[in-house]
Amino acid sequence: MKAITTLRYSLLVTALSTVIATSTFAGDAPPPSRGTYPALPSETPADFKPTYDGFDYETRDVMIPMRDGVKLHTVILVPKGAKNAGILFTRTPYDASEMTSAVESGHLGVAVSHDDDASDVLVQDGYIRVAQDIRGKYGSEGDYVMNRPLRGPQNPTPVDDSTDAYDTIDWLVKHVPESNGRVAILGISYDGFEPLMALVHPHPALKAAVPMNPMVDGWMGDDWFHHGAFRQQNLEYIYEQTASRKNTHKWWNNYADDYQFFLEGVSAGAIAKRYGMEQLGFWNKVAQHPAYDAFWSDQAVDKALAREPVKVPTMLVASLWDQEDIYGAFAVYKAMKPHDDARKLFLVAGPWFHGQEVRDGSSLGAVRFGTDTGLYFRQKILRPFLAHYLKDAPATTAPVNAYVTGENRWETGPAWPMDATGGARPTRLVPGPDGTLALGAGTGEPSATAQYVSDPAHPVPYRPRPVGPMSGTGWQHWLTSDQREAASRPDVLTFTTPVLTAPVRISGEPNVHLVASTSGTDSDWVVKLIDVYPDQVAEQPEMGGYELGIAMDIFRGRYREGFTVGKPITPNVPLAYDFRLPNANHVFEPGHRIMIQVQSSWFPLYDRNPQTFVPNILFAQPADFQPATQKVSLGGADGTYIELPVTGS
Ligand code: PG9
Repeated sequence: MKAITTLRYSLLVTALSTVIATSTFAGDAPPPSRGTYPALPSETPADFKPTYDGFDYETRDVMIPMRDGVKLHTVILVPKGAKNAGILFTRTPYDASEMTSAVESGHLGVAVSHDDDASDVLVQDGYIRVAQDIRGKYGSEGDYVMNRPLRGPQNPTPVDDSTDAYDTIDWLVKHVPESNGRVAILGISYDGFEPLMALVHPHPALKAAVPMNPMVDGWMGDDWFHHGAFRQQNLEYIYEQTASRKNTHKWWNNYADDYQFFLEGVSAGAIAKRYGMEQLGFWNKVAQHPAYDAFWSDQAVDKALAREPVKVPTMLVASLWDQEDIYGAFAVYKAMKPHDDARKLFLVAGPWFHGQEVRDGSSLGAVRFGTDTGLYFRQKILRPFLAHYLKDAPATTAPVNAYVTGENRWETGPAWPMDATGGARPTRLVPGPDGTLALGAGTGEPSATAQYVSDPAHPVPYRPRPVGPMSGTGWQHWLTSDQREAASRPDVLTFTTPVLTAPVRISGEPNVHLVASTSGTDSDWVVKLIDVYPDQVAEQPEMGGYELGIAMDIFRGRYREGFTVGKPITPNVPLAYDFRLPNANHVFEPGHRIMIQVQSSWFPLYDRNPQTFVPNILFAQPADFQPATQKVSLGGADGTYIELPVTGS
């Protein structure tokens, strides 16, 4: 049966192939030579010239030569009829063309991408708007280096973002006849790093700088690490930002939940290898410098600016719930303030996520502020600040504008931290047995411990699962997510005060003094300062019992003795870990409670600590990851406490 079938099959195939070979399809005839048939001309002209009729601005697209001959792509938007106009200048690694034509509009204030810019308000003042691709990105020539270090030990070349800003400003004031010779540089995040670079040996035409949510120290508390714990979800950013000049290579992921993706990926280094990231220079530098060595400390912008007098009026803008660069603006303020003899340093601290100051600031996650705090900033703080320096408008900007979260009001003052009534008095929060938390002197309890098992196979999610990527929804407001999720886990310690009968006002950085032992030889410690809402909130029922993070951060235990070298932890010995939590400006209202949570993972944003000491956690192997018993020392003379920057209201 089988043999006959095979014969028939081969005969059929032979017959079919003969038919195909001999038949002629219309498609086989040779094409007629051109000119022997009627034309059907292209409907697209060889070089279309837009009219821009009705536009209220003119776009000039230029390549500006730097001192080393590299040309930087620069888009200049000049309002029609502009005379003696100030220049608003932004340098970006994220595509100047896209930024200045986010919406095809004849109105300048609409055309400039509102998500990166305050043009919705600033356009009223007739400024010339300039956006430039930084060296090595998009339309600019040259070599790209992530947050290019200033000339010096980490950059032996004669150029950096400071010289590129200087050379560009020099060109602008000489080649844009409509300008009044005054330039302000502003931007958010990486675009906020650029104004700080421009402050180093600034051009004389630079009259104001507005670094918003600037990246300042990538290892200490901004994008790449926090106190040594690696922010591994940034692999996506490093991949897309450094694999090509125009970010054409896009990150891919076969998981809907980054928690599962990074858990199965084992370590950041293993995942990077799977994505071919060893081809990327910046990733290799990160992987080679897991500790705070000279590679990182030489690049710390606050350290660089601490050496500079404040020559250019500078308004630092910070977000109190900045999920990306919560450290930078306050660190630069602290570094520059001692040199601000000319009173040119300003600070704004708003109740925002990263960059929310140029968006709707009416709420953040579940937290409502009652008014649009972003619009208030743009209209009442930023606009007058720039007008004073670019247009000689009256000076109206207070040295510090800070939003008081919890009370939902703005306040002004002479310096940060705020201390309106001069009542600053650091006050200890002292955790005790049975989850108690005492405000003020310790409860005098005898020494005790609270313990949990930290298992790297079941790390604590930093936000509810499924955890999206940094580029996804939920990323912007995770710092305000409800911490009850974590509190219900056996590997999260929770300590809570009784219900407050009077407001507790803090302004500045809480200091953690954690005394704890681990059965492992390495460990991460996450400490969270939390505002616990009353069990019922009449005006907003969904806030009943809400546990709102006010200041939260992670510390990689191997750096207990110093950040430059990671050292093994002696197991089962109570040791002190001292580190700062991010700045806050908050009132814990009567009826609320203050809470402290302690845990040993914050995943998958931060890579897991294997809890056994290895040379480089980025390349920890599966067998390195071991559960550990964590014991937090309570009470007594050498117990744990958090020092709160309590101040007058
Ligand atoms: N936070 C982002 C970033 C800044 C600097 C370096 C790398 C990333 C940003 O929003 O630009």
